[in-house]
Amino acid sequence: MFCYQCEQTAGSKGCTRVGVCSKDPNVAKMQDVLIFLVKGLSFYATKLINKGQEMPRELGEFLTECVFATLTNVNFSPERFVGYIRKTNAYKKELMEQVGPIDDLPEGADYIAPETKGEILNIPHMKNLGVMDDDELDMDVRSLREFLIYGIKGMGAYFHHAYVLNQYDQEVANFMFKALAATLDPKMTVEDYFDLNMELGKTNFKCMELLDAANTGAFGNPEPTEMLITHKKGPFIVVSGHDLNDLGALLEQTEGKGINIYTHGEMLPCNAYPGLKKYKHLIGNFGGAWQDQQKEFDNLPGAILMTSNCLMKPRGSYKDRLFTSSIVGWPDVTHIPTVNGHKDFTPVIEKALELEGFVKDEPEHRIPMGFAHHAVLNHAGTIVDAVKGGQIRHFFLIGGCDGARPGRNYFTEFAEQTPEDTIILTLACGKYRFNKMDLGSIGPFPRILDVGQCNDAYSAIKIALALAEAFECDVNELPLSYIVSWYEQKAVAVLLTMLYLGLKDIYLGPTLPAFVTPNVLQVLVDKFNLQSISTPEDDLQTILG
Ligand code: FS2
Ligand code: SF4
Repeated sequence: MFCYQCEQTAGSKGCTRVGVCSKDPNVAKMQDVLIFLVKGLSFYATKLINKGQEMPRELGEFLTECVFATLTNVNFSPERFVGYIRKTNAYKKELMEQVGPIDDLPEGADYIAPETKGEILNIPHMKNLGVMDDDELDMDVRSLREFLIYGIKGMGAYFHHAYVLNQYDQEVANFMFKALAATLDPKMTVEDYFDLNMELGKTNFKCMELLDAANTGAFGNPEPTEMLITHKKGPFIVVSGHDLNDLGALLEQTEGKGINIYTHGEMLPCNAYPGLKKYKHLIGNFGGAWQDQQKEFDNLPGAILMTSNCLMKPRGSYKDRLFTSSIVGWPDVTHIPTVNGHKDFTPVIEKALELEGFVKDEPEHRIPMGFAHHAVLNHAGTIVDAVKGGQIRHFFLIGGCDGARPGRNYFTEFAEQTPEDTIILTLACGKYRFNKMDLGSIGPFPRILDVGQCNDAYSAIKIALALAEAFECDVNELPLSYIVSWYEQKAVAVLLTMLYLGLKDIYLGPTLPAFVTPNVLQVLVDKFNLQSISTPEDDLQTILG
């Protein structure tokens, strides 16, 4: 196996024997085969799209599921991948028939895979199959090709969360087909890939906007909320991942059953949506970021539902009370299927009722959250006045993924050291590094403003663009700096969006991606002044002068 798509990749080079994330070589092989197949599928789809034929939504959704399933910490189930591979073959045969014979067929585009687990695992190496299977490929071309593929995976995740709430966009789907098809084209140059990566950034911005519309359309605009972070007595379900649709359905199905619902990880921002917090049994957030789950779920006396990444190898002490939904999968963990667009969470509910739950209330502790674009921009005038009056000197967007590797204390220390006349905007699971700190407030605002999930980078960008408009300046002239932590491929998509929007001087850490070659990095430094984090002291000194 070879995989270097995430930040914790072995030795900062690549996982070759088993994934640091626990992905084994069999699942890695199936993911490689699936990505290879969907590239070919996309080649035929693009031929038809170019002739003016629209791809059915069902196919766009299927492609999205396939790429999302290969994102870090999502699906580890070989059986589910066999299912995806079979279905891809079937769709591909259909499209091949519609397109008919063609002369300019890239190598592997018409490949149809065998359909049993044993045969799939025995597929020999061939050009374009795995990341490193083409020895002759230019290193920088490979780097930008993989950059693009990881961006597609990240954007696919956002697209999925949007369309399950009925926000589908043909342009986003068309771009995914086009970009995946391009990765089979041997004539693609560094410049071509660079342009496609920027186009991904643009499309992903649209996709995050779509998801914002999906979430706020279904559940209203997040509102500032004092959220409970301690637990209460009684049976409960912990809901992790990113899927608001699943949480909404579970809240509906558990109403009046005497079960408390806690968000976990990236579900934390759900506590601010009026359409979700109207359920009184959504009582708060449990635990910290994803990498703490094995410790926090150990012998947990409640049920756990994982609606998307980040899933870690479950310990025996909670595997029987863990459930997956949507794209997530782990062998022998009960999966709640979607049947005609509906999920029946009865097994999760029964498990929660069968377990004892927490035996007593913890002393209550709440933290402020729910500062998405609508809530913050309601006070745009106050913010502008505070900046002009000198009460707010600078804004820091400290956001992105959390992770297990050392070096991430940087983000905690950075937040701690920010001066009292500065505001921190935060989003995604990286916020757990400092979101329980009380850093005081400036006027009506706590100094830490939790904007939401990783996809709510859209909210943060919207806030930045609105402030630039209010100050009548370029967004890069605002007193705002970006301190971004990355781990998986959604962060890659968000980074490409930030670069597409022309945001400069982004500090990225804890390490730079293994798939970025020195030449590609140099381009990013020259064009965008992308910087690697150093120490909080030095970076603060550079930023604030
Ligand atoms: Fe965090 Fe994991 Fe949100 Fe990432 S819970 S690192 O996939 O998407 O952020
Ligand atoms: Fe390694 Fe990350 Fe790939 Fe898992 S997803 S195999 S940890 S690079």
